[in-house]
Amino acid sequence: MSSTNEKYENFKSGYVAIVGAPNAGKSTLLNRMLGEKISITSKKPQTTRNRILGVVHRPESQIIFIDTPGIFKAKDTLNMRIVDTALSAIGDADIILFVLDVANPDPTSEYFLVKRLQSQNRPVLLALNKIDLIEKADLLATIKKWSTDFRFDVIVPVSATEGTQINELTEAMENFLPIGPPYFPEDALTDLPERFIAAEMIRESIFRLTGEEIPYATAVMVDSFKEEKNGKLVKIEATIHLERDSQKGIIIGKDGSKLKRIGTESRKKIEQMIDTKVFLKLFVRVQKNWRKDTRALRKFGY
Ligand SMILES: Nc1nc2c(ncn2[C@@H]2O[C@H](COP(=O)(O)OP(=O)(O)OP(=O)(O)O)[C@@H](O)[C@H]2O)c(=O)[nH]1
Ligand SMILES: [Mg+2]
Repeated sequence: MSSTNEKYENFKSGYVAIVGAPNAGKSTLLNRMLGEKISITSKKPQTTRNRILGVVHRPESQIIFIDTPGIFKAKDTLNMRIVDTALSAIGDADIILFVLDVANPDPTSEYFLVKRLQSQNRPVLLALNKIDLIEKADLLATIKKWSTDFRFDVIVPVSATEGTQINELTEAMENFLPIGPPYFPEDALTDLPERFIAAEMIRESIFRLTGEEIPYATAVMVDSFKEEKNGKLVKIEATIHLERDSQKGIIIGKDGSKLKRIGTESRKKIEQMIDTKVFLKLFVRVQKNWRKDTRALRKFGY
């Protein structure tokens, strides 16, 4: 007789917290390991604000990744909360994956994080990311430096954008996973609701299409998410919340051109994610100084 327990006798499963300085490429790496885009990315730091869970299914294991916001010395209320989110993910994980940008080191944030990791007795793996941007000799020097600076269990040089050494990294993590049955069903990619990811896709378009303080002053809420025509169409209404009236004009643009572009790009990304035609309607609203307002922060999910 074969029982579920027998089926998973040697199976491994566990949680991996992906941590690092802002802009190290954590979310890009998560998407690459998943083979799907669930976590938003941009060339600006502090893109990720929440924990983003992604499940990698392998024949002998299930690896549950928690992508986290970049860790740095935060000063305002929003950022302090965001950094706390990342730090708390460390405490809940079986393995910690520290992602480092080898091309643009951020020593202040990196050592702030290393200090936090020093007291951990769980496996800590180091992914040296963006190796496509540096020379081999510099990479060797970086490996040498980090092997003396901290007791990493494994160091794997990778490129998240090029897909270099991703399998090696995944296998290294699999080695450190505890024995146990899967936590998620076979087809699960994430535990995040589609409407949350839709709001994130809109935020990503704003991060990519606007400059200065605008992305940082933005929160996006999906107000309604409705299936129509027997599931052939999804109608989404979302509001872009800004901090000041002056930011409203920037995001709307001349004759509404900027908002239109944000809408089109976001719609395409959401369509790809849910594999359904999407009708997206965007609204813009000012919620004065929401980043300092604890009630507003809670409402926006921070
Ligand atoms: N050249 C190169 N660029 C990369 C690589 N990995 C990520 N990037 C770029 O680095 C930038 C930041 O990537 P993200 O994945 O958003 O970084 P993050 O660590 O999640 O950033 P936060 O969420 O802000 O903490 C993006 O422009 C990525 O395309 C890589 O291996 N090589
Ligand atoms: Mg990120």
